[in-house]
Amino acid sequence: MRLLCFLVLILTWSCQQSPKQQQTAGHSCTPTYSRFAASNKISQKQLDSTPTKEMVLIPGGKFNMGADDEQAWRDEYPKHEVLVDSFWMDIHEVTNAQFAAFVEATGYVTTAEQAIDWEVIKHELPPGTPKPDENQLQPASLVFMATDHPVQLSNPSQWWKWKSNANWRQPEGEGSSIKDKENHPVVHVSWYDAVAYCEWAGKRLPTEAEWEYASRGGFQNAIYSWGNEDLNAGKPKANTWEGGFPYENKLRDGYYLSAPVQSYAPNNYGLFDMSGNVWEWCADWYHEDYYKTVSGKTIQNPKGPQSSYDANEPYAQKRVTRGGSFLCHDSYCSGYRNAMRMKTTPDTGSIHTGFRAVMDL
Ligand SMILES: [Ca+2]
Ligand SMILES: [Ca+2]
Repeated sequence: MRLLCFLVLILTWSCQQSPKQQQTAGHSCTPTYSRFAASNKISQKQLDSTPTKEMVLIPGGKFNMGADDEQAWRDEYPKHEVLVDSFWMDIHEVTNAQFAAFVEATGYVTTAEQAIDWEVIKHELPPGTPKPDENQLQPASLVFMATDHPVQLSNPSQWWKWKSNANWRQPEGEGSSIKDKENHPVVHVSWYDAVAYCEWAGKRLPTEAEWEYASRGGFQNAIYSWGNEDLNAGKPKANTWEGGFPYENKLRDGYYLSAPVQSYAPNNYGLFDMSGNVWEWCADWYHEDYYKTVSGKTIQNPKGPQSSYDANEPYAQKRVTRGGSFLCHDSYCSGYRNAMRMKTTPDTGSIHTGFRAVMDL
């Protein structure tokens, strides 16, 4: 639950700086036409039937899912073989303009715009957790607030603030707006909001396997969506945090918070911002040991585990988010790696979480 994120930030959250295979999957940095050969044959008719000009065909194939380098967290192991059928994918994150069209057509009210029902969320908290003040149950969402000095990265509550009336229309809270940000990714959307949009658009959220396969862009075992070149080498490749997190941002990539979609080069599948800008919801439940259950097999079109488990917050049911955001940095979560897995309760939105949709052929 979204308030859960805030409470956990205060109580227990940790985010190790040096993720290693041996460590628990304790990272919670969010509060919670290929030119490569495909194993599946795509007909010309399918290639000619692009659903919209803003989707590309991801040609199905086989890939190794999971950890590529020493930055990988425990939950990225073991690497395992996955087969994915072809599908269409949005070339960019869903924008404010696209989400506004959905809201205008349907009257949809997002999770962050609604008050929190304590009777519902208390079941996701450790037993005995006291009820917060009523004012903390009013519509709100998580907003990033930089510090003015270096801080211990083990306590995210230093830079996450539970801000009243922050939502997709007011990403930075009361008084802010999305004016002139129509082509920025929509943020403060919960998993439920993302699913509702997808259903309206006749699409669906990608599975975690589809997302990672698409992010890899046909490269085998590469660390990033563009290959293995260091993030900081050459031209800016993605919207991330550059400098000392969370107090100094050098803005080499040009953006402090979100960037307009398609600001950086796409990957080899023509997908923009698979690394960075905003985290993207996937359909799957998150389970820290899920990859162990499929190790040694070749699994086809996996839809993830049947239930969620994160040892850091065992009462919370979480969905997967992928790709990192403008807040990601190597010292912190390196969320822009292809294999990096994040987990978030489905009603949690924040200023750096959005989504993109896919569609079956
Ligand atoms: Ca940036
Ligand atoms: Ca992204």
